[in-house]
Amino acid sequence: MFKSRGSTSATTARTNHAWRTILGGVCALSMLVACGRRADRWGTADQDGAAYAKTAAAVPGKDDVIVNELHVMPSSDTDGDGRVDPIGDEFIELVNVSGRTLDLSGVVVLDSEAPRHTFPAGTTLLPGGVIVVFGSAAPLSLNDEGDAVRIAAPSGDSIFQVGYTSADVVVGISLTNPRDAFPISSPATATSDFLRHDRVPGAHDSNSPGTSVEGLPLR
Ligand SMILES: [Ca+2]
Ligand SMILES: [Ca+2]
Ligand SMILES: [Ca+2]
Repeated sequence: MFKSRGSTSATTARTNHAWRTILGGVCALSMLVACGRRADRWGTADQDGAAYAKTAAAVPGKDDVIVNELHVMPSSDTDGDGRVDPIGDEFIELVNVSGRTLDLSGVVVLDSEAPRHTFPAGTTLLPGGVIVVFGSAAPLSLNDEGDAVRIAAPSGDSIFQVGYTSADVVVGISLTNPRDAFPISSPATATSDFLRHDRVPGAHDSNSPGTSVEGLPLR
């Protein structure tokens, strides 16, 4: 399922490019420094930007984009801005499992209370591409006592949703799809569909924004 971080395949390069591009857009709201660090950390040279630009993007349907990892109660500097922030270091990791390039323009990330982030026009995600929304760039405010995260199309139709309870939440440890980037049918629950990050075989850390649990590219 996983390729090495050093892979130079066009697919990987395009995936990383998409992730960097989109994360940059998200982070431009409030955390440019962290974005730069992330780009350096995961960056792979964009070897086929022209092909990327020409790729047609589809409106995502149900379960085309999944929440692959959810960090509700962070205790470390997950966004790389040099500060540990219980709100800013929350994150939601999304993966395109559809096999198509998707247009995320106007796609909304919501919790049970309110919309938390809307992807700007022109945001696309390549097949297998990953995007991480950090709390420092978008006020996720994931409730430690339980909440529901929903990804919705501009029409309001649900793309993906996952709920969790206080029993699922452990300080400093994210909840993750134990089969990284493997499709999940929603509505999902953390209890049934996710696992504590540190309990997934091969996990290298307590969370892994933008990578597999092993810290490798997600395809
Ligand atoms: Ca931080
Ligand atoms: Ca929280
Ligand atoms: Ca991850």
